[in-house]
Amino acid sequence: MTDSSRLDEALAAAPAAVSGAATLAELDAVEKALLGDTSAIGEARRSMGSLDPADRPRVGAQLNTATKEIQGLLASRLSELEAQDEDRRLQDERIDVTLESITLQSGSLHLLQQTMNDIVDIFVSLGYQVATGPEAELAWYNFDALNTPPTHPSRLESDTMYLDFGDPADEVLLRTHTSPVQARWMEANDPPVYIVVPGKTYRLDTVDATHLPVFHQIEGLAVDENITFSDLKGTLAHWAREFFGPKTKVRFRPHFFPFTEPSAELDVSCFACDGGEPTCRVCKGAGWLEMMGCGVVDPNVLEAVGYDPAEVSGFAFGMGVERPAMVRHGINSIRHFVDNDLRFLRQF
Ligand code: 2NM
Repeated sequence: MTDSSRLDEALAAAPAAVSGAATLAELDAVEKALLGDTSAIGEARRSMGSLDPADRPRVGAQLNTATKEIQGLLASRLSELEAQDEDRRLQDERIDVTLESITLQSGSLHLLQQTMNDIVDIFVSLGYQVATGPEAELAWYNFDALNTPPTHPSRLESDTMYLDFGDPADEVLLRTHTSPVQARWMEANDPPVYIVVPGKTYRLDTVDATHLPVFHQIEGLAVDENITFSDLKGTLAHWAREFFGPKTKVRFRPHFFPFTEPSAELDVSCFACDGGEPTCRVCKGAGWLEMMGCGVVDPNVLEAVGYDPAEVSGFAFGMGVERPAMVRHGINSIRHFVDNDLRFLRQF
């Protein structure tokens, strides 16, 4: 049964109900109450089927008019509420663009890390790979594999920090150089080898202006067919000119290392005075700066890692990182690197 007075009533109440909805959720509820299945209109729609066919067009038209009218009311309230919502959000999320912003200070790499990167990059551009390894190391890789006999003074407790004593085979220590990484690399990889090994190294040194018990090294190793001392000279001279400038000269002084034969120390001409200033503050008038040790890898080392010295040969070198960083930047004490004083660190 269609009760047109119920419809009229619903229609009459609709404007107040719609404008009374204060939120989008309330408007949803009002829409359900006015047009939903249980509303007067909903019920009327459902009972259309049971009407006398002659009444249907008239009642149908009434229903459509009422529905359209209510839908119109809902739509205009909807856009009012949406506009209100928008206004409130604009208000709530307002930003005062005149407020001073918080500037986040960006950090930078430690000077020693920058120096290591600079040195390593020169070798990487020659095709070398970067290798790393453990800082707590077996005495075998730190000494024995590198042709360093059990009686060598560097193995004394006064020079090397031991973590675990035992037979030479299972002694554990803090590596005194990064060379054990080269030994491990050769053991695990066939030649050719072209690697550089940057990292922390440990020696029982008393702290002074030029010594720390923890310092950094970069070592390098090339093993291939027919590698000679000439390859070493050309490679390291190239490194020196890239690092200190194209006018840099190099000289090699004979030296001794257990793992290389022949061995040498490499000096570079002073980048500050070019070797010509008796009062130079960088080289103290010497004209040269000691940079690294180097040499042709001893056949005993190649054999210890399973290479055949009759088939391949190699050269190796090792340098500290702290000293080149200090001479390059005029730093007078190695302690600045570990004091964590931002006034120092921020300069680089
Ligand atoms: C140096 C000086 C000379 C060196 C030797 C090796 C290896 F693994 F091939 F035996 N690595 N590093 C070496 C040679 C290191 O440092 C002053």
